[in-house]
Amino acid sequence: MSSGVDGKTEEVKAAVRGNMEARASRAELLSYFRQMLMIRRFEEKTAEMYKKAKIGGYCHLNLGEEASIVGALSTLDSRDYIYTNYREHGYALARGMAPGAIMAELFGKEDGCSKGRGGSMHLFDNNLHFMGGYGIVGGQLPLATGAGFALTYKGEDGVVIAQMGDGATAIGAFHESLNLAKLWNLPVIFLVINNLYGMGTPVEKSSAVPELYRRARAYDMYAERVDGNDVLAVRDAMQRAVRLAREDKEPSLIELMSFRMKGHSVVDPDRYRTNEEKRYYAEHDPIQAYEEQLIAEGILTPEMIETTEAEIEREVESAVEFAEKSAFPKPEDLFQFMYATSVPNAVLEVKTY
Ligand SMILES: Cc1ncc(C[n+]2csc(CCOP(=O)(O)OP(=O)(O)O)c2C)c(N)n1
Repeated sequence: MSSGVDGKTEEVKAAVRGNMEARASRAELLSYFRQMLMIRRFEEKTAEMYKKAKIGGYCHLNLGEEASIVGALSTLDSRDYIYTNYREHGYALARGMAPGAIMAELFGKEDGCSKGRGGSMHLFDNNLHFMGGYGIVGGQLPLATGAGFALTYKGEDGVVIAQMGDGATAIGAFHESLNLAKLWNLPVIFLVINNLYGMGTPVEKSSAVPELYRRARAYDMYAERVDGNDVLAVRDAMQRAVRLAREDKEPSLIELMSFRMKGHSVVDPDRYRTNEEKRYYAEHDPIQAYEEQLIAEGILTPEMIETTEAEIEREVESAVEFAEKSAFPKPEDLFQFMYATSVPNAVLEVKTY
């Protein structure tokens, strides 16, 4: 288990956190709180729906990673693009995708953002430049790098986020992507969510260099390691990375130290972590900590929390209702909206010459 990010004492951290309004406007601070809570409640409901067999296939939740997601996406605008791994529901919400369209996708329904063909791992929304979740570990990285190249080629000033987990940094495509991004000065931010495990394998057992941000040095790339449980620290680091990408056309790597509160996927019994470790995560809940800071600085009141909770509960319930009411795709439409065309079986016969 990682003991801390930067070795700062609690007092120093508290002093840095003090006077939050000097770092972000009151409206921004409250909006981060709302977004984080929305992701939390949406994901809790997703787990419940999965257990009721409303959702099939694989399903990976963002519980515990809310501050990383909201802080990172808060720095983007509509010009920018996001590619993620399969643990992406929270990113889709933070990017502004309708909760109903996400839930309907999880249910495999026609009104889902990918018309029910994608499911949990393949959320997508072209209008929002949300280029989606990818199930192949690291598969999104060359695509994101290619998007960075396309932006440069067309002379546009968008920025691309290539989000991944710690496990993806051991994949060959990670190194190829970093190399090309630096070589060609592409506006790509490689965003590593280090939640300390790739499925059940701790980072220390899979990486010779467990401080993953150091991998960027091999490509002479700017890198930072940041406390991913601190939404403002994430935002600050991402602002630096966005400036580098947009203005200087420099790629960067940001490693966010985070954790997941549950197992790898909804069905993972999470036996590889001790109860003590799980208790540590529960006690360091990023939303709880942020809520306490906001209250201490007089920005949030218990009444405001109650109102926000009630609003979010209604939004999540109506997302479920929307998903329930939506129809399943018709079997005859199986090959609709796919790159692959429906190939008659006869054509698949192997021809020998
Ligand atoms: C190329 C490839 N190898 C293996 C897998 C199986 N697999 C799915 S998720 C996963 C762990 C990845 O962990 P990490 O990159 O840290 O992401 P996290 O789940 O923590 O978000 C593995 C090995 C896969 N999907 N793709």
